Amino acid sequence: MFDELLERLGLRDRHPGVCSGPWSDPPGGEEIVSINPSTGEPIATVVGGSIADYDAVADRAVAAFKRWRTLPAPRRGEAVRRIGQALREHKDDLGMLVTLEVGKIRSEGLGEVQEMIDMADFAVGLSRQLYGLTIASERPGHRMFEQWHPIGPVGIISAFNFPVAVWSWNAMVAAVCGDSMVWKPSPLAPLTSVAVQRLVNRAVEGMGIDGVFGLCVGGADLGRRMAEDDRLPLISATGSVPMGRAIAPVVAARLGRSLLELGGNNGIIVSPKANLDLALRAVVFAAVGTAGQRCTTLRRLIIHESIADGFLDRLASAYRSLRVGDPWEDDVLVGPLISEQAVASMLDAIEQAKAQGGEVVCGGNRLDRPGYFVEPTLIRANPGMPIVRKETFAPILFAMTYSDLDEAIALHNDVAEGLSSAIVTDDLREAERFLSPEGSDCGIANVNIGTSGAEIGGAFGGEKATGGGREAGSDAWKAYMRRQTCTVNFGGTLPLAQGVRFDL
Ligand code: UN1
Repeated sequence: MFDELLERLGLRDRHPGVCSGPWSDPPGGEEIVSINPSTGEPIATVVGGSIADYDAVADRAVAAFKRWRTLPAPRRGEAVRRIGQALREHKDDLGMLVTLEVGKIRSEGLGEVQEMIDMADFAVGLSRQLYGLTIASERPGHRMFEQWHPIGPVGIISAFNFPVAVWSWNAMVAAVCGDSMVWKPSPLAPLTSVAVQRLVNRAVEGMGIDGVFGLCVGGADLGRRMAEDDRLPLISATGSVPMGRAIAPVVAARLGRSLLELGGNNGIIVSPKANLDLALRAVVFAAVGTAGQRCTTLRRLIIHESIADGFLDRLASAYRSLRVGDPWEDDVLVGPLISEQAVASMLDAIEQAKAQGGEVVCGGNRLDRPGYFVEPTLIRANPGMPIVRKETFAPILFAMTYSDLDEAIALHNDVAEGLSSAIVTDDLREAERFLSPEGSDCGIANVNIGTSGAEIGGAFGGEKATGGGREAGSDAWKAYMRRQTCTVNFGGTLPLAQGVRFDL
C-alpha cells in the first residue's frame, strides 16, 4: 500500500533532496533515512545537500530573484494558483504521506494539505493586495507614500510536526511578495518535502521560474550556514526555542532579519462559569491532538478549584477512552510520537514530574508495541514544579487549580514562552479581562476554543521566547518585503520639513 503511494508521488529510494528547478542528482550531503514512526522502520532514504550543494541552490535563488521581483505580483500569484491546484489534485496522497512519515492521524494529514491549499488561495488574493499607504506630507507640493518591494531570497527552516504546511505559510506568501526561497525541511520529514517540491516543479513548469522555489535537505550545520548567509536577507525559522537561540544571534550578527516561530507552553483557564462539556472537548483536542506535538498544544490546564475534581475525573475517563494506534486507521485519535528520542524525553519528563510532587492521574507509559506510541498523560501538578515550565513535545497535560481570575492569569503568563492561550467561560467580563492588556501575554488568545488549530487567515506566532514572528495571514506578508518611504516634490521650490530654513 505504501509502495504504491510513494510511486504515485514519484518518490524513489535514495531520492535527491536538493533542487532548484532541476534536481541535483546525486547531491553530496548525508543520507537521511525517513522513518515511519508507527513501526520504527525505514520508508525511504533522501540524499541531503552538502554545503556546496546548498551554495549552488542559494546562488540560483539569487539569480531567480532578480527576474522574479520584476514580474507583476498578480502574475506571481498565477504560479501560486497553479501550486494550489496541484495540491488539490494530490491532497489525498500527500496527506497520506504526512501520516506515514510523521504519524499524524488521517484527518490531520489531510488537514495539513488543506492548510497548504488555503495558504495558496490566500496568497493568490494577496498578490493583488500588497498595499502601501499614501501619507499626508507637511510640505506643499509634495506627495509622500510608501511602497513594498520584494526583499530577496528567503531561507525557510521548518519543523517535523507541520512538515509541509509551515513551508506553505512562508513559501506561498514569499512567492507573491516577489521573493525566491531556499527551504531546509526537518531531517525527520525529508520525504514530504521532496514530494511537495516535485508537485511545485510540475505546477510551474514552463513558466521559466527555475530557482524561485529551492530545496536543500540537511541538518543543523546547513541551518547554521543559512543563518550566516548574506544572500538570504530573511530567515524564517520554525522549531524549538534552543534552535531559535542558536539561529537568531547569527542572523543578527550580519544584521539580517529573522522571523521566529518557536516553542509554546500553552495554557487554558477553565472558569467555574464555563460550559464544561465544551471545555472538555477543547482541552482533549488541544492536549492530545497530533500526539501533543504542536507548538500550540495545550500543556497547562488552570482550573478553578471549585470544579477541578469533577472535571479531572471526566477528563481522565475521556483520556482512557482515546484510541492510540496506527494513524491511518479510522477511529484512532492519537498516533505515535516522532522518534525514540521523543518517547525518552516524555518518559523522563513524567519521572521528573513525579519526583517534584506531581500525581499521574492517567497515562504515563509507553505502549508495548513497535513504533513510538505513548499513553496521553494527565498529571496533577502545582505551579512551583520546575517541569511545568518546560515544554516537553509530547502529550503531557499538567493540571493546576486557582481561586481567583487574576491569580489564574498571573499563573498562566508565568512561563518563558508566549504562543497560544485560551479561557473557557460564559462570563463576558472574564473573557474580556483575559483578552485585555492585563490578560494573556500570548500572540494567540482564544475564548471557548482550545489553544491549537489556528486558521490561516490570522497572523500566527507568539511573544517572549516564542520569538515574536508572525506568519501566514493578516499582514504577516510585510515581513517578506522591504518598505520604502517615498517623497516626490512636484512643486518648484524646496521647502524643508520641521520648518528648517537653509537659505543659500
Ligand atoms: C506548529 O505546531 O508549529 O494552530 C504550528 C495550530 C496549527 C499550527 C501549529 N495551525 O495548531
